[in-house]
Parts: sequence; structure tokens; C-alpha cells
Amino acid sequence: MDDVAVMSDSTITLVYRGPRKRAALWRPAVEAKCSQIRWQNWPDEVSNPADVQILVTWLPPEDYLSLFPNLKVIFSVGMGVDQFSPQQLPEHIQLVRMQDENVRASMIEYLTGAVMMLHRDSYSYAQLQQQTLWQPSRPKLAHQRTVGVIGLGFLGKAVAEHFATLGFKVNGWSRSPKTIDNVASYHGQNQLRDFMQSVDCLICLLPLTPATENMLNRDTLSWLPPGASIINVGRGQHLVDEDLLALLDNEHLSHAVLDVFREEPLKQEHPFWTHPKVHITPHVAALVVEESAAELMADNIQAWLQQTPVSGSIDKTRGY
Ligand code: NDP
Ligand code: OXD
Repeated sequence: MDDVAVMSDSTITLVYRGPRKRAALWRPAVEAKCSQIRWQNWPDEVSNPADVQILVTWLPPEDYLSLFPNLKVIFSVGMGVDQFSPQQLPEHIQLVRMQDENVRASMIEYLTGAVMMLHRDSYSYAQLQQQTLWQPSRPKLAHQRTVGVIGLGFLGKAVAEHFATLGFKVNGWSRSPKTIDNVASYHGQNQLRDFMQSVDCLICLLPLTPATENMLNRDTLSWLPPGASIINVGRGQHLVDEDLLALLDNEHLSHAVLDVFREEPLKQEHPFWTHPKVHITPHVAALVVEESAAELMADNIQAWLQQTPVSGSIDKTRGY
């Protein structure tokens, strides 16, 4: 960080790219806490791109690194930061994401719905209803199923804890070992196969990095027991679409609940739309709540200006 620029009393230019409705909430919150900030909405209010030190956005403008040569920090308005390719950002640019507790609460709600639909065979009964078929099967209890969570970070850890309180067996997988009450921890590539073999319902809550891209593929998904299901709320690029479809079609996997896709919006002709075992939501599992996030963003910008720890700061080498 450039101490001289940040510590001086002069104004600091922040460029915001995104919906104006959100800017109307966030701008006053940021300006109230950080008097030296000069907020400019992209593109019409940006007077001199060379002044820009702070970028607040979900997606950056094209060629933003050359456009804003004095950029020092990017605040993502979401949780994931893969859209900024963190490992390729220049060393001097700090990257910060939202760590919004409301997002975590929303993710738990979404996943509770999805896991319960799968657990109680509700997707299968909906299909049987279409065919006016009365075909009961004996329901299992939560303690007879294992929910597996890959990615045990800000979201995944809370999700794993939540399903343990609902009575499920819960196993989690991450890069480093974890100690979480009532959650069996697996970590690293060496333990991935054992982990996958233990799971009835797999939840992907990994960040997208070069190490996690395509990791839900024919090999790894085949390690799941027959009849298992998957829920992807991480990123579409974690999943090899054709491999999932093949494993659903050969009945190795029973259902897939997908909230994220390689290309969003999902193309009209994509086979996921019409596959009877694929259940789609349009990337809505957990959205930043704009009202509460206004304060979070203002606190973070203030912390950055004061050179104190910023919540949600990304380790660019790891990519998350
Ligand atoms: P965090 O960065 O807090 O946690 C990431 C977790 O993944 C950590 O436990 C980390 O392990 C693990 N991990 C990372 N790389 C690897 C690897 N190579 N092998 C094994 N484990 C790995 O992420 P969050 O929980 O905040 O969010 C996860 C993702 O959820 C986001 O990046 C985003 O893509 C997605 N998301 C989706 C939303 C939606 O609406 N669908 C909403 C919000 C987020 P370790 O702890 O050992 O470092
Ligand atoms: C996020 C998301 O990362 O919505 O915030 O996926």
C-alpha cells in the first residue's frame, strides 16, 4: 500500500460500478464514515481515471488495470473473487470481498431446502405426480444420511455445523485440516476419495481457483456411492457438465441441484434445463443484502484507509 497517498488528507477517488439503486444506499454510508472519499459512479461520473485508487464492483470494467494506473484496492461487492483472477493481479493491488453474515444465513436457508428435498425424495415424488404414480418408498432419517461439504470456509463451516444440528452425519473436506464439532474433517487431495465415498449428498462450497476448477468430474463424482446427489452453489466451473449428465443418465447419481453455471445466464439450449434429474435456480442461493452490506462496505473502506485489518481480505497467492 502507498502510505503517502493513503495517509494524506487529500481526497481519495473511489469508482463504483453496479446498479444505481445500490449506489444510492452505499454512497451515503461510505461518505458518512470516510470524509476523504470522492465517490464516482462508473462510467459517467469518472472525471480522471488516473485519480482512481479504490474500485468497488462485482465485475471490473474492461482493461481496468491500464485504465486505472493508480488503483490500490478492489472491493468485490460479492463473496467470490474469481472474476478478478486474484493470482494474476499486480502485487500492490489489494483484493477484498464481502463477508456478509446475511449471505451466510441465506446460504443455510437455501441448502436446508435443497438437502431436505433430496433427503425426503421430494424431487422424485414431483416426477411421479406428473405421471399420476403412487409409489411410496420408506423414508430415511437424517442420522442415516451423510451430508458432505467441500469447502469449509466462511460459508461451508457454518453449513456443515447446521446440518450436524439437524441430525445428519456431516463430513467436510478442505485444503487444511479442521476441528469442527460433530463434523468429520478430511483434507487435501489424498483424502478426497475417502471423503467422496462417504457422502450421500455433496455440497460444493469451494471458491473457484486453478486448483478447484473442474474438480467435480467423472472420476471424482464416480467415487460418490450409487444414488448420491450433488448440490453446486460454488461456481459452475467446478463441475464438468457432461460428466455430471453421464452419471445421472447411467443412474450412478440420483439428482443434481445447481445454482451456478459455467455460463450465466444458462443458455436456452443447455441440456440442464430439461433434464429430469437436474434442478436449477438462477444463482440466487445467497445474495448480498444491500442494506446491511452498506455498513460493511463503509467499515471496510474505513479500515483500509486507516491501514487496520480489513475483513474479507483475499490471499491472492491462494486465490481466495
Ligand atoms: P472461503 O474462502 O471462506 O472458504 C473456502 C474454503 O474452500 C476453505 O475451507 C478452503 O480450505 C477450501 N478450499 C480452497 N481451495 C481448496 C482446495 N484446492 N482444496 C480443498 N479445499 C479448498 O469461501 P466462502 O465459504 O466464503 O465461499 C465459497 C464460495 O461460495 C465462494 O467463493 C463463491 O464462489 C460461492 N458463493 C456462492 C453464492 C451463491 O449464491 N451461489 C453466494 C456466495 C458465495 P482451507 O480452509 O483449508 O483454506
Ligand atoms: C457471490 C455470489 O460470490 O453471489 O457473492 O456467488
